[in-house]
Amino acid sequence: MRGCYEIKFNSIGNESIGYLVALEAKDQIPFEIKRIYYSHSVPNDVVRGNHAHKKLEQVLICLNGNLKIKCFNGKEEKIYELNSNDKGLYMGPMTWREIYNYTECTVLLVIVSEYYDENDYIRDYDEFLKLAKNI
Ligand code: T46
Repeated sequence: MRGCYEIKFNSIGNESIGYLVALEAKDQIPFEIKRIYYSHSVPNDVVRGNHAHKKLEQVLICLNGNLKIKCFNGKEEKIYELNSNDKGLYMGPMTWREIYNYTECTVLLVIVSEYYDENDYIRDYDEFLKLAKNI
């Protein structure tokens, strides 16, 4: 769907020595990286996200466990499952997201194009729908 796509990473190594995944800005990560954060220990019945961003782009990688992400760009909706640490989900601006189905061991790493700025958030769904109409 417009604004979201999966990225497959190259795992270097093999079963006997283990694996390494290397990510570089402007290569596997399609922007300059300004911030990294991760979430963990999210109870299974919690839905995080419930917002969109005006400008920031990010790549989400589930390092351990799994989760689901429902993305909506104002027109199309798609549910992605992140269950492997050699896969990322690119999410562009103006994507409403709901993140859920965390397992006990889920660790979600997020690589971001902007520094943290609460003014970049759209937390009101009706406001998101109005703004998304004009894209
Ligand atoms: C997304 C999902 C996967 C900071 O102080 N710095 C930060 O870099 C971030 C991301 C958050 N915060 C503070 C702001 C809030 O007081 O941490 C609290 C929770 O943040 P937020 O509501 O952004 O958390 P999530 O897990 O609902 O959403 C975040 C991202 O915002 C979102 O874009 O895709 O993680």
